[in-house]
Amino acid sequence: MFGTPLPVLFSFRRCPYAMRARMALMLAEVQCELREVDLKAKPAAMLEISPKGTVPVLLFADGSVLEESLDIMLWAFSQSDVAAWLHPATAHLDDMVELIERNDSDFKMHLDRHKYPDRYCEEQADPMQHRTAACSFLNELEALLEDNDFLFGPHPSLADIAVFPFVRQFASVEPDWFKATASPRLQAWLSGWVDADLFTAAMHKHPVWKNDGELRFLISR
Ligand SMILES: N[C@@H](CCC(=O)N[C@@H](CS)C(=O)NCC(=O)O)C(=O)O
Repeated sequence: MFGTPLPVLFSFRRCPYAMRARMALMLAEVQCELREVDLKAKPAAMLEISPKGTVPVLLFADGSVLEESLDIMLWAFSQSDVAAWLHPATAHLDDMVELIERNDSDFKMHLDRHKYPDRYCEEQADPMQHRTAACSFLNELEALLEDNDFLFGPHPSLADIAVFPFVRQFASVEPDWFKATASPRLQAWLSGWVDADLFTAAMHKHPVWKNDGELRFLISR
C-alpha cells in the first residue's frame, strides 16, 4: 500500500513534446502521476527540479530528473518495449534520433515562424518562406512513407510518435492548403495517428495541478 512513489510527469496537454512523452509512457505501461502545468504560472516544484522551465519533466522518487522529451521516451521504452518501438525494421535507433533531432531543430523552427510570424517580427520572418522550408522535411517523411505505412517499416516506431505531433501542428496552420498539397500517404499516416486510441488517451484533459495532494494517473491503454 505504501510502495515507492510513482514518477511524476510535469506536462502540458497541448505541448507536442509532452504529447510524445505521454504516449511513450503509456506504451511502456509506466504509471506516473501526471501534473498538468499552466505554462504562464509554472509551479515552483517544477522550476526547482528543472530551472529551464520547459515541459515535459519526469521526476523520479530518488530525486533524479529527465527534462528532455526524447530522454523520457527512451527511458520509457527502456522499461518495456514489447512491440520493438526502438527497433524498427528499416532503421537503427541512431537513424531515428537523427530524424527526431532535425524535427526538433529545423522543422520546429520553420513551423513556429510559419504558425506565429508575429512572434518573430524582429527577424522579419516570412511565413510563406518558412512554410516552403518546412516542406523539405515533410518531403523526406513522404519518401520514408512511400513503401511503408510507418516511417521506418511496417510497424510504428519511436520516430512516428516523436514527429507526428509536430506535423499535426503544421497541418493545422492552413488545413485546406495542407489537404491540397501534402501527399495522400503523409495525410493517411497523420490521420492514422491523430485518430488512434493512443493519441486520444494521451490527450485526455486534466485540470491544472494545484499542489493539493490530489493524484492524477496516466491510464495505460
Ligand atoms: N527540448 C525540450 C523542449 C520542450 C519545450 O520547448 N516545451 C515547451 C512547450 S511545447 C515549453 O515548455 N516552453 C516553455 C514555455 O512556454 O514557457 C524537450 O524536448 O522536452
